[in-house]
Amino acid sequence: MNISDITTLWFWFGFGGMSLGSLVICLLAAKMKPAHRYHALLAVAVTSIATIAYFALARGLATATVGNGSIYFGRYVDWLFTTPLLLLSLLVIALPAKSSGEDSREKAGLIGGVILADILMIVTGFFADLSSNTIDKVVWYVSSCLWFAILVFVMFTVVQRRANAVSKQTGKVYGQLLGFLSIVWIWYPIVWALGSTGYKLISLNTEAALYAILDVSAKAVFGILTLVLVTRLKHGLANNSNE
Ligand code: RET
Repeated sequence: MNISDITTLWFWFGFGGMSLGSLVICLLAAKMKPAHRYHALLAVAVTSIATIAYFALARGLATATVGNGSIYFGRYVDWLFTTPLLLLSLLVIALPAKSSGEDSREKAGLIGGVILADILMIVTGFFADLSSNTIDKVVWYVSSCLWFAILVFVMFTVVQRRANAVSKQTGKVYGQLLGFLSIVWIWYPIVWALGSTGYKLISLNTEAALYAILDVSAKAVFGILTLVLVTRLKHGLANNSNE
C-alpha cells in the first residue's frame, strides 16, 4: 500500500467536510416542519455514509492491492450507496405523493429505472478499475459512461417535465438542483480517466484532492442547498395554498 501523507490529508479533509456537512444538515432539519424532514434524512444519510467511507480511507482500511496497483474500493462502496440516495433526494421533489394507482406505477418505474442505471454506472466503473487489460478497461468505462448518460438524460427530460407539472416553482427548484448536480457529477469520469485509474496524467495526491472536493460539493453542499431550496419551495407553496 502506498498512501502518501498528502493523500491521507485529503481523506481527512473529506472526513471533516462530511462531518461538518452532517452537522449543518441536522441544524437545518431542526428548523424544518416535521413533515418535510424526510428531505433532511436523505441528505444526512448521504453525508454520514461518506463520513464513514472517508474515515476508512484515511485509516487505510478501504484500499486493496490488485496486480501492481492499489484500488480505493471504499470510494465505490460509498458511491454505490450515496449516489442512489442523492438521485432519490431529487426524485422525491419532482415526483411527490398524491396520485392515482396508474401514476404511482409510472413513478415507481421512473425511480427504479434511474437508480438501476446509477448502480450499473458504479458497478461497471468498478470493473473498469479492476481490469488490467486495456480493452476490458475501455469497454467497462464506456459502458459506465453510457449508464451515466442515460440517467442524466432521463433526469433532464421525463423527470423535469414531471417536476414542471407539479408547479412552476417545483420545476425551477428541481432544475436548479439538477443543474448543480450535473456540473459536479460530470467531473467524476474525467478525474477517473486522468487519474491512477486511467491515463495517470495526474498524481495520486491531486486525484485524492479532486475527489475530496467533488465529494464534499456533491454531498454536503448539495444536501444543504437542497434543504434551503426545499424549505423555500414549501413555504412558497403554502402561501399559494397548494400544500
Ligand atoms: C466512474 C468511472 C467510470 C465512468 C463514470 C464514472 C462516474 C461516476 C460518478 C460518480 C459520482 C459520484 C458521486 C459521489 C458522491 O457524492 C465510476 C468514475 C461515468 C458520476 C456524486
